[in-house]
Amino acid sequence: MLYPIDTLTRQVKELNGIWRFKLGNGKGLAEKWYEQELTDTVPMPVPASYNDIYEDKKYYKHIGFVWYEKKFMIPDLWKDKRIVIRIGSATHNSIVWINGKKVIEHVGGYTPFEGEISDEINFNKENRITIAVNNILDLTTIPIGQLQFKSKKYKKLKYYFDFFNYSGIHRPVKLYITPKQYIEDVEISTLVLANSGIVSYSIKTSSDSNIDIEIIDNNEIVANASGYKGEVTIDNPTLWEPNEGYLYTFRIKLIDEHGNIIDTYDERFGIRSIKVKENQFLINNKPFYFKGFGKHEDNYIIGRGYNDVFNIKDFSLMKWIGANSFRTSHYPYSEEIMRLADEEGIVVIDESPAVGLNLNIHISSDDIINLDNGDKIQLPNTWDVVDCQKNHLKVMEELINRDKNHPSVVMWSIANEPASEDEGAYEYFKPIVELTKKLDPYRPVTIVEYQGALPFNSRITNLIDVITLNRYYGWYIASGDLDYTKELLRRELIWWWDLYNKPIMMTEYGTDTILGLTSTTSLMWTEEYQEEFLKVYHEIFDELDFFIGEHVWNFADFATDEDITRVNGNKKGIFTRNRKPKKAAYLLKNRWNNIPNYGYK
Ligand code: BDP
Repeated sequence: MLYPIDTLTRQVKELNGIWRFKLGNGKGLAEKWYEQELTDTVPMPVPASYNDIYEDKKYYKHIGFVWYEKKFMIPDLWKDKRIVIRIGSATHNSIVWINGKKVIEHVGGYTPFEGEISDEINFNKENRITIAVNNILDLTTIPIGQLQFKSKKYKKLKYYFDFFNYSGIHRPVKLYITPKQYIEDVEISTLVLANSGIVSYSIKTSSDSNIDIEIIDNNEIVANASGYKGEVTIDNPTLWEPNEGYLYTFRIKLIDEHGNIIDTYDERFGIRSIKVKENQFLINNKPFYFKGFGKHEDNYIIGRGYNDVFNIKDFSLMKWIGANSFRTSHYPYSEEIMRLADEEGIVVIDESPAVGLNLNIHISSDDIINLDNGDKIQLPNTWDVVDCQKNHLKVMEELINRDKNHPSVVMWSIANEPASEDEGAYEYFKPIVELTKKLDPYRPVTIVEYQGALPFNSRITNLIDVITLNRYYGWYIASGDLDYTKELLRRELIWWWDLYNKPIMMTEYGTDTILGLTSTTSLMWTEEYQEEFLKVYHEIFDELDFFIGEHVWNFADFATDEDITRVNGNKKGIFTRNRKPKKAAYLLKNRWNNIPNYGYK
């Protein structure tokens, strides 16, 4: 899927800004609210989550549809063009109408969707776009959730993940035009040899014509070719490297029989290679060590809404602290962040929104006790209950389709913390891993393991290339006991290696820490404890040559649902939610600035 950009033949118009907004009452679809202008609306910024914008808890806690509407004009210049509406993401499920006519329906809260609307547009008067977004998750969606009717009046959206279910139009809404005959997609992969880079490409168009391509480096054409598929060699290329995101431009020209350009598109790409070999993760044939974080798209007021200011600030902080990578925990991040990572040379583990496919965690007492008669409810096997494999396959396809050309993406994370020890896990994941490998034979895959999945009981390790673990010894287990933590961690890591002989990295380890809570003896929740905890983990990591990287949980404090284990959100950030460093930030800065990207292990 091509990201919308301006070229000689294309133009983009953003529909961001203030939209008219209204909470649904369960009747909007039946009453066809999209047919007329919405009434009784409030102003709502797009992109942004709607939850924290107004003071009334009914916005914060809303379950179900919300309605957005905006008017726009289209210039005559756009006549005879293919006009497309594109939404970067809306969480979770959306329906889009133009002038009352349905043009798109999309399931999934973190990937873009688009539709051609050339025939619905008025050129001589205003147009109206209506978007209804529903935040209800069920057992078929990714992530899963359940709408529970706890009593006649009280309903609750139960979800199995530890971040607030921010909802709304989270990423830019754009209109763009292409010619009627257009370039649909391009797939670029690269290989690094001793003194050259091989660039393989394959192009899709709406109908056959001639294709010319140019590879441009710093305004100079360094290679060209023609045809829909091919391979081009670049001698002595400047490689895309961690922290040095060197990019080339891949220019595609769709040409008619007279040699005139019908459509043209520029894709930025980097020349680099990736390989997992024995106990190492190789980038450009050199052993790479991951230093960084699991993150969230999360901030005050804007929620999960896309914002350039916050993204560039976060990248600046990552550089300051010496990080070279992050994981898009627990859903695909905006395309704009991925493009920035390409430019800045930040390495990304790209995660799907399959978080919490695990009924064994995020259980509260009212989930396991039947409130009517006090009986304990037996926890079912996750794979007997969920019905989301179809949507999981679909979202992997959408994600790879969207992110396949990003040099920053070095690995796909197919899920976070599934019930991989439950019977059925292997059968559930096998087709998803196979599809991922078929769509992208070049990148390794992983499935991030939770604390309950151990070397002897996980059923999915044979499917993946890198073992990625989230571990909380010293926090949820062996709470406050860092000596015992050391023992448990060392034993477990060695055990994984001995059984599987695959490189291992820590995708989460961390402690909830309140800025300013300090103590001379390092006690849980204090800044000192966060430091001591990290030191213990690092001591073990440094002992093991098969250990290829450390992602602290979390980059910054973030919003979660209200809960007795969360003090106004998850406080495992190394930075606070408004990006102030806790003491441990300096510990990491010191450590990471002394660990090279390559050759540490
Ligand atoms: C892990 C989850 C992550 C949570 C973290 C925690 O992957 O989303 O936020 O634990 O408890 O299980 O802080």
